[in-house]
Amino acid sequence: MVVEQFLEFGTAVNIIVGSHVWVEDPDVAWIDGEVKKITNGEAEIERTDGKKVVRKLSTIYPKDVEAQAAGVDDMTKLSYLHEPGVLQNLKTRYELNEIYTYTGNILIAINPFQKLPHLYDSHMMQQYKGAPFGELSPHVFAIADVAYRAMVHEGKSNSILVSGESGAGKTETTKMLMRYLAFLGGRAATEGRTVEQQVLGSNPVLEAFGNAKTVRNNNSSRFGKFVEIQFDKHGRISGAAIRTYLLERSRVCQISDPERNYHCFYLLCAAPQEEIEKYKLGHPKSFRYLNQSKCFELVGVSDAEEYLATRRAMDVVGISKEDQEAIFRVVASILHLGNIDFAKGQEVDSSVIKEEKSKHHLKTAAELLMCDHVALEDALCKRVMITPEEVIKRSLDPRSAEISRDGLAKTIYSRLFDWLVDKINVSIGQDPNSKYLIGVLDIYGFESFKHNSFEQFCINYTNEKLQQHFNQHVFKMEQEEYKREAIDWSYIEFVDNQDVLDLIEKKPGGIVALLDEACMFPKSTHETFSNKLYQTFKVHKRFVKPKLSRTDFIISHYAGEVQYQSNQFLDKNKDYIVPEHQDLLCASKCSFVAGLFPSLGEETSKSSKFSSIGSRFKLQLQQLMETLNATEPHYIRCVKPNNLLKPAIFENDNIMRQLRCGGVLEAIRISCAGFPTRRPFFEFIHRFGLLAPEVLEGSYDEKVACKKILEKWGLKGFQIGKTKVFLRAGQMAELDARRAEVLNNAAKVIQRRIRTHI
Ligand code: AOV
Ligand code: MG
Repeated sequence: MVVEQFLEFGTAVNIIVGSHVWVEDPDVAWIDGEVKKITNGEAEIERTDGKKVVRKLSTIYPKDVEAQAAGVDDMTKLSYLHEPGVLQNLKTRYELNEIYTYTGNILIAINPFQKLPHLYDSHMMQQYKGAPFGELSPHVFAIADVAYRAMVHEGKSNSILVSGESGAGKTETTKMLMRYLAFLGGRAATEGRTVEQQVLGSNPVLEAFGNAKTVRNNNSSRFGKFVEIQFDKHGRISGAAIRTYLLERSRVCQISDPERNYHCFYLLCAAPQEEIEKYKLGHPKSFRYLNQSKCFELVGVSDAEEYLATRRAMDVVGISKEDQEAIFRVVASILHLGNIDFAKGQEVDSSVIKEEKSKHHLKTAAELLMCDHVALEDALCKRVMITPEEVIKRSLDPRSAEISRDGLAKTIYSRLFDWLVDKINVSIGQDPNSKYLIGVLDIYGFESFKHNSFEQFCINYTNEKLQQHFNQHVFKMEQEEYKREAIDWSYIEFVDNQDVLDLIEKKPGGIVALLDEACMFPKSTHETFSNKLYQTFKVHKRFVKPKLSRTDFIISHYAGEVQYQSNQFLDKNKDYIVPEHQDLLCASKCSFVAGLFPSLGEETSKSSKFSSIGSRFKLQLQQLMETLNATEPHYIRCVKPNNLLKPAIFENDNIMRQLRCGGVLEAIRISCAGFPTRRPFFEFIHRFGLLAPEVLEGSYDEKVACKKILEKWGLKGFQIGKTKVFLRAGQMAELDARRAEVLNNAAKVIQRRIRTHI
């Protein structure tokens, strides 16, 4: 697949005996070697590990033997722009702790998995301030600086889009960006809380409630985030807005070993004794929502300290002490809710609270939520049925009561999270007179697991959207460079993923719309939903019905195929609060709790009209894209070098896959479709002048000389710009091969002369 993708780059030409090349290897992705023999389009290669292999010429790539030992800080400076070259460059740099590399304007950041404090200290910030882009080593600060300068000078909003898979370093990168922007746009320290302190303070609060340990990352964000930092006309931070996307609700009730639930639960269990007593808490292992996994602690993290730090951050963002008390009271109530067990009741299909212990937790939960414990029990175990004749209370069996309990816990938690986000926004304040803004996006990367459900579907949908934005932008940037150099670029094309987006979001008839339709039709099941998909997209290029399943479906995403299990799609798409739960909490004596469940009025609260999470998400994405489209974007691609989360391990295959999924290779491909290699005239002459020494006799015009050199060797399709030579993919290698021949012949001539002299 790798090879196919890059065949069109046409780099496999010009390989001769003696060429140094890259060959594909199943273990390390690419390995280098030397061509020993070429017959019938096949090359015999001796790899540097001593192994001899025979490969089709079209599958091997020339290696730049003149590559600098320390690598290059920008991929576009590579003489040969292809997969192995890109990988080798990143590896070389990573070994030197150079974790950042540019690909043109895109920053690639490889997670160091170790603290590099000097890299982010205030001295460093000072250095990057106002430094021309590209002058200093690649850095997140440089990207933030460019965005800030562009905003101030051009009066245009900018955005920085950070992407990458789980654990790649998006959130850490985002925090660095925000710190640097606060440094640039902050006011001199004054008394009280400044906007930038509040903006920075929002991070620990949101992380405590929205992050959790997963197998991929000990501090994984379980929500997407777009932070809009507003600036006044002097370029000073004047306000901010935080938008969040799709918090993972299921984690509140269900975790698998060795993951953890949201941090805040453990922090609270490690709170000072007084609070433990007040909330009747204990060790996390005594709560069902936490003890489904054996992991309670994080290496190197003290939950007790984090609890206090979270409290301090809550102070900074302006959450009052009373509200803080209510927040943690609600968190504690969720733990107690989870410990309520049900047993079969006396009537058929009914349930009761199991035993004394459960009753204690029920009472505690009710106390903490400040609602009546009998009403809570009823809300968990019974449903009100309204028939034309009468209103009856129907009992739920124990299994249904458990589902009811977990549903309540999830709803409370997600409302709490939304409240926090709203509160932080109100507290920081929006600047109505803001001139422009810098948006920072920290959003979940493309996901493809063994089991993929509705969450993965939404996440991958997001990534398709962002990928399209990225492609269009990269393409535009390329065109601008060509325009600047006044060269012809009319024939460059790039692959658009609009067809995948249509498949998902087209109205009517896209997957989201069909899912809503299924959710509204009472008799639908995931089988009928899947069948509808199979019928509708029978011939769609991006949609596949897997042979061995009757309900799964496959979407052929830009980053690869993903097989989705449809069985929970309908449930997960419904944002539905049980009216009994709503009534219970709306009537809480605690104004904070009641405020999380504002009364919806008789009509809507009793009707079972569902609200679609998929459609709402689609709308949110649309708004996000509109915001982004009104800004000048900058991209940071975070890469996770290994799955062990350890420093200094660089897994070739793993990294290659991420570069591909993150669109970095696509960006390179777009660039290869045009003129991937650019060299200033003088540099070009310096390297290839010996191919046409006659051109350089006497005084000469650099531009003309470059053209003559290229024409002499019969190259076609290249272009001469105003200051640079633009070469098609593979042409650099061809020139290098000629250069090697010329040098070789010259050496032979010298040897012959020496011999004849002797
Ligand atoms: P993510 O945001 O991309 O994952 P994080 O930003 O949480 O990933 O990074 C994961 C971990 O990698 C952090 O907790 C740090 O230990 C380490 N790390 C990342 N970047 C750096 C850096 N620049 N310097 C030092 N250590 C770093 V997820 O939120 O899971 O998709 O949903
Ligand atoms: Mg994160």
